[in-house]
Amino acid sequence: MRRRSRVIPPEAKTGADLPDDAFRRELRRRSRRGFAGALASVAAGAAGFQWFMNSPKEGRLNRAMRRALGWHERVGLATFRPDRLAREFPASSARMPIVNGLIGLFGPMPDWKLRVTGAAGKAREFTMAELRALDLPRVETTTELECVEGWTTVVRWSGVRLLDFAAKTGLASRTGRLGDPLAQPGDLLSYASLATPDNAYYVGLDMPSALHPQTLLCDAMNGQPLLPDHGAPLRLSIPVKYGFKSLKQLGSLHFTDVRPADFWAEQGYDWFAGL
Ligand SMILES: Nc1nc2c(c(=O)[nH]1)N[C@H]1C(S)=C(S)[C@@H](COP(=O)(O)O)O[C@H]1N2
Ligand SMILES: [Mo]
Repeated sequence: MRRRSRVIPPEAKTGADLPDDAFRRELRRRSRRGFAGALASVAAGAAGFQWFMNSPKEGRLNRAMRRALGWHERVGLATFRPDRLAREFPASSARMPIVNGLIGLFGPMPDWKLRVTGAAGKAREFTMAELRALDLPRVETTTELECVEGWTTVVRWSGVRLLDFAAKTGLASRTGRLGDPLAQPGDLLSYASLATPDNAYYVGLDMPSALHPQTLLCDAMNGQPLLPDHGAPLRLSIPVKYGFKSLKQLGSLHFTDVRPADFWAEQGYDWFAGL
């Protein structure tokens, strides 16, 4: 008599209907197939990863990685809306962030000045008193400072909008026109380049992000004047970007059509660094 267990009707391949030994065999067959499938996908993934890592170098990154970042930046720029705000938090939830990154910081600088250049070789210098004399509206934001290293702190920032500074000085427009620089997009330079007084730390920004309403030149944090390690006397807060773009101890600001260098982008991080 044929053992019933040898007969496995193809339509009944659910373990419940199978006699014990046939069930075990079927199970082994399936797990072998599953293992082979898993191996194949790991191999394909590894091959893809090899291809990705072996593509030719461009700067410190390879071409495939650069293209991925370039794509990310184009999507970021195309979907960027100046009226889309970074999340605001209650002022009471603000905390002091750790001091992170001291590159280009001098400590207290009694003779500090902000050097600014714009289109057509326009150049100006501002002491803190001269900046205050511009009488720009003071703005407060309570937003997240998000470091790529994996921590986030809610900070209460106070200062003036870079947008209002640009409107008042005309330095971000090609013709030097005063007033809202966003009203005439064709007259707007493409980038802002920021650096510490010694140029040791520098940040490049696309103009839409630089002129975002929450992008501030700050002289205070959490209700206290900026401390030297947090960038006194003036720093940037740009909550639409990762924290490394929030340059401390700002010494110079250049509005330009040349895509600016960026300290961490040169180390391989995303230049756009949008959140
Ligand atoms: N001049 C300067 N600005 C800088 C840095 C730096 O090293 N030097 N580090 C950046 C990084 S990586 C972060 S996350 C924030 C941290 O700001 P905090 O020290 O006030 O917390 O500052 C940014 N601005
Ligand atoms: Mo950071």
